[in-house]
Amino acid sequence: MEDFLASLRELEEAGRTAIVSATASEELEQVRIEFLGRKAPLTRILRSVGELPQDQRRSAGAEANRVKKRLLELAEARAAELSAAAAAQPVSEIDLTLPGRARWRGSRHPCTVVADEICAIFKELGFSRARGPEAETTWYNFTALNTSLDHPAADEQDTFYLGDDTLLRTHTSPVQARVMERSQPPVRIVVPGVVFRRDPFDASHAPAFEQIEGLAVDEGISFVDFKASISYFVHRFFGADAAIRFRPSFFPFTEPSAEVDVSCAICGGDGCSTCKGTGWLEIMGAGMVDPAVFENVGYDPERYTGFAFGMGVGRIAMLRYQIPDIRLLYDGDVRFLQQFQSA
Ligand code: 2NL
Repeated sequence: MEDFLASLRELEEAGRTAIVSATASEELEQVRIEFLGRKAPLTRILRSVGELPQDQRRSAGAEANRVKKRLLELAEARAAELSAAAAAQPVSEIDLTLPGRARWRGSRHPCTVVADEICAIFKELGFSRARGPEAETTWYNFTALNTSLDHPAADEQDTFYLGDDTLLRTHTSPVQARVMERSQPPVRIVVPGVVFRRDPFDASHAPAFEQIEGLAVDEGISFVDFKASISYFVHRFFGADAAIRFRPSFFPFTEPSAEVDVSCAICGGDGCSTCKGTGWLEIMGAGMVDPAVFENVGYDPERYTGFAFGMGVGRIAMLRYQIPDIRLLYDGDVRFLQQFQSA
């Protein structure tokens, strides 16, 4: 009996040490088999209780079961510790619990949004879209539009020449000249497109920018049609509350000519930094087509009259979205452009 109890206690201590020092679940499982499995010494001892003298069996059995129960509890507790530690460790370098990356979504550029909207408003008045080449001849870009080649706008300082007689267009007007040359009135077109000028790239100028010009030609088109059409556009685009002002101006291709202003929506016309204290924002140049232009494209200036206008799409986008610097429109910075995803 003394021997029996001594070997039990030895097994208890050896088992306890092995269990608490196991550092992984697999190792603990081996320890469990070694001390508590079918072939473990403790199992053999439990089976041999029956061979002891009758009066010792009861206390020997109780002691052996106590040791078995204690080792089982220790193993269970250690198993829980080890799996908790394993769960706290990342399984691999890839963290599968991270949220996914949102799919990259593109959207129209604010200039495209504004250009499409302007064209759509003029479509309501019967204007269709026209396009033409970005590389032009001096005839279509200047001469046909009643602008002599010694005009400041034609100067090398202001224009990108590709050769003696070819250049990057400085406005989209040459497209209107080409349309008039190949078709007869009535003409009602809007012409969106990129134009090029030797301007410094600063807060209010870009050397390449998008423009929209428009032209209406027919018999009997008057200054009233001109003002009414431009007013219709301004009220559709800027809202019914917008006030509108025509200021006398000069362009070689229109006579009379006007600069069109809209009341400043930011201060309501009281004057602020956006409108430089005037209460007005300039949005386009326009006028009645000069008869000399009709002459140059083969229209009878005695029979036909018309009006034309031109505006910078970027400038209009800046007014609509309160963009302080035109370069933001051309930087391609996604942090800026993303703000127009819903536009
Ligand atoms: C501006 C001013 C303007 C036109 C463009 C035009 C075209 C033909 C005949 C007559 Cl074919 N006029 N275009 C007329 C007046 C002004 O643009 O400030 N653009 C940004």
